[in-house]
Amino acid sequence: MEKIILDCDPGHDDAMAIMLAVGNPKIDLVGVTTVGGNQSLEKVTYNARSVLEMAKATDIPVHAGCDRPLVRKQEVAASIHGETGLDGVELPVPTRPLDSGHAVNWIIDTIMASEPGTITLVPTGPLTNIAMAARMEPRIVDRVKEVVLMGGGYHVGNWSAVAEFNIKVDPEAAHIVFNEPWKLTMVGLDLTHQALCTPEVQHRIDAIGTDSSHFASGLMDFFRKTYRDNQDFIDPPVHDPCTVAYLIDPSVVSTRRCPLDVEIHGDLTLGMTVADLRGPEPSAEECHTQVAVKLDFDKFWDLIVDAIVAIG
Ligand SMILES: [Ca+2]
Repeated sequence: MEKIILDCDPGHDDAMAIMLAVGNPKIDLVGVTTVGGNQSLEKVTYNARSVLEMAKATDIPVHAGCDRPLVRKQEVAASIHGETGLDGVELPVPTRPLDSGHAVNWIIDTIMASEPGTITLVPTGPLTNIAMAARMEPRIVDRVKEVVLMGGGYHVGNWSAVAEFNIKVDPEAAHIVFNEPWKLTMVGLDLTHQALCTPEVQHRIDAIGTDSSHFASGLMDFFRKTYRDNQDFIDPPVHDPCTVAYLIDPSVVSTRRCPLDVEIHGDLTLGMTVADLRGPEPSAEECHTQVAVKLDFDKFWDLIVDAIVAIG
């Protein structure tokens, strides 16, 4: 079992990541933390609770974190995720209150109370909470098993020519997280643009015929439309669950180790994740960061479908 903390900003693809984490037996979802990103903190926190309600996982703690980036003004992604952050579906009303306590405190307390090397951080939104946690309690960096994040890209951007949304909206937080010495895997756009929800895939989800499958399919309908209208995609790339899929089965996502850093000064390149892919691949001792390269499309969607079936 992989014990993970999913730090997210749901978000259509975050919702799919939550469902994959809940529905797969290899993942122990210790808790969900939220960060202002795709929409306001208040909206994404409601959405996280609502998705857990849909996934019949109301025992999983949810803690709200930072409502804005470390330095910059907040910028949300309403053009992709709508006004609620999860437009296109009816959201189940959460049946239990939000857990008290700030997400950053909860992340620190959970890692410090767990055996070293047992908790994996899975950020799928801006990296504000994770950066704050690393600054507030630096001992977590050695205790975390690894960080597997959705964000960035080594050859492609979506919020600028060279920057991806999660990194671009809080580049200083990303800079902190990428420069801590923990093992870090960047599941960036190069990888997630292979995770397309094709009509064939969506038919498989529809055919499950449960409330959660209709929910997932409704999310994909909206995501397809906004990606067509705003990002020139025919089928939407379902970014965030690629992180969870990698942790379930590393053969789903091939990786390459390389030095990684985040641009925080450039006028044109702010938030760019710079990967040094020159030369032979460095050893794990030489390099603590790696990028996700190639997705096994069939295995990935099998995992998603199986998780939705398991949720029922
Ligand atoms: Ca996200």
